[in-house]
Amino acid sequence: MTEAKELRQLIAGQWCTGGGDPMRSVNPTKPTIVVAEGNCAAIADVDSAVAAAAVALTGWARMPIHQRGAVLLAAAAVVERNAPVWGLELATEEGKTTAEGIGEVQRAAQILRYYGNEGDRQAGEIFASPRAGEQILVTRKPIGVVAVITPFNFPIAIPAWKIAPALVYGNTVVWKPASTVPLLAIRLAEALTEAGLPPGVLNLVIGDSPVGETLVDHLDVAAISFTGSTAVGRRIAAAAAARGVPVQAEMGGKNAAVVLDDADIELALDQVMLGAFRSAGQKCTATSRLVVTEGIADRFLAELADRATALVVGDPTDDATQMGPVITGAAQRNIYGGLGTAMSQDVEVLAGGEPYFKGLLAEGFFVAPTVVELTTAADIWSEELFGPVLAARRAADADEAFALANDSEFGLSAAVFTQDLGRALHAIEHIDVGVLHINSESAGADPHVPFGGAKRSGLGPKEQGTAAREFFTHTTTVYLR
Ligand code: UN1
Repeated sequence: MTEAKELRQLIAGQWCTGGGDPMRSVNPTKPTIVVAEGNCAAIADVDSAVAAAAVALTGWARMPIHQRGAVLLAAAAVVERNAPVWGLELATEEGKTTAEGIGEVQRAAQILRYYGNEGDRQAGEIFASPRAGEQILVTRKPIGVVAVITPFNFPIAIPAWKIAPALVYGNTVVWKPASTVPLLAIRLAEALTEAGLPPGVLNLVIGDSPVGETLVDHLDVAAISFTGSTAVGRRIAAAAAARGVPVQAEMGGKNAAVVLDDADIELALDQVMLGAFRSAGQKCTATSRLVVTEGIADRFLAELADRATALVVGDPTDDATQMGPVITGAAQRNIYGGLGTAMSQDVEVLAGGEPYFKGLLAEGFFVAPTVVELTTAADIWSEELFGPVLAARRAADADEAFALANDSEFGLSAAVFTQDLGRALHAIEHIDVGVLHINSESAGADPHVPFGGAKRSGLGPKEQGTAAREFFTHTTTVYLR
């Protein structure tokens, strides 16, 4: 990719130049390279987008669900066809490896296809009535104009898993993606328009927080689905509560991998490496804490540190690269700031920890794959750094290990490595998370099953699978006599 792509807004079916300030996305590997360039949406553009979504609502909601689904299925085909090109663009704009980028684009297609087939599934429920000659039906209706606000780290998959269910259940959408990844947002919107989505059903407004705030406070927005930082998610939830509209917010994680003495060590090493360092650790489901039991701790931590040190860090579009940069200079500084605090709190660095001083790795927003060991609690144990940093602790036994895994205000995901069925069952019962992996890494999600966190990781109904319907529809209980 050499030339910067044009950054445009999609409002009422028209691709247009935003009325706001100039904006651009850059390649985090080589930040002097501009990936997409144009203007942000102005506040007036957000108003127009919401108005267009409101106008489109009745027609779209009344269309048979199979017809709405057909648009998503056609969009899935467009996304899939473009996966090699868009995956490379994703790697260039976001910084994950091309293989991960292509995988993510294919996953977006899979999600569109899952919801594209929603018309073939159960649409409601029927109950018996205590009164003769009556049945009670529970039917589903769209909520209205939905605001979708998405993060940088999955620039096409997360938008797909919010927008696809929103649309198939008959809502219309105004979408604000993270301003660091506008190109991939434009690609998903292009796929849906090419697939025949009627004008106004999906509107794309690209910009910084004023765009998001206008959307969140807009009186015609009936629900908000958000994924991103805990601080922003809580602000959005407070604003939505003040207006009385529902929110679905996926926020922080500080996910633990627990490796017990009886684990398959090779498998655990492979999976912990993937969980901690894929996408440079920038997943809310990434493994950022590790708990190892004493019997294997020395060996496991030594081997893990060797693997982290040997990880190939570089340009994510090179085939040999295993880890690319983080998204921005601010993110990079924040991660190194967290590491600085850790060092002042007696944390031992086992791998990484130091900035890069020369070449591409110093030019781009790179952070060395880092493993630290703690003997007591330190900030790095509880604060989400959203980067390639793993904080490890030792536990005497499985009970202590599970207690340490639970020692977080968050509860998004966890991974437990054991070959003992009894311990696996114990983990299922005692580890308080929304997503639990036994013998696989802490990240990952499938379109047909619920995704989301326990404790402070999320608010509102979960995402994906049938859970998405809880958020994107409301029920009408019909007494039919
Ligand atoms: C995954 O683990 O593959 O923002 C998906 C995030 C999560 C999605 C994780 N909402 O990282």
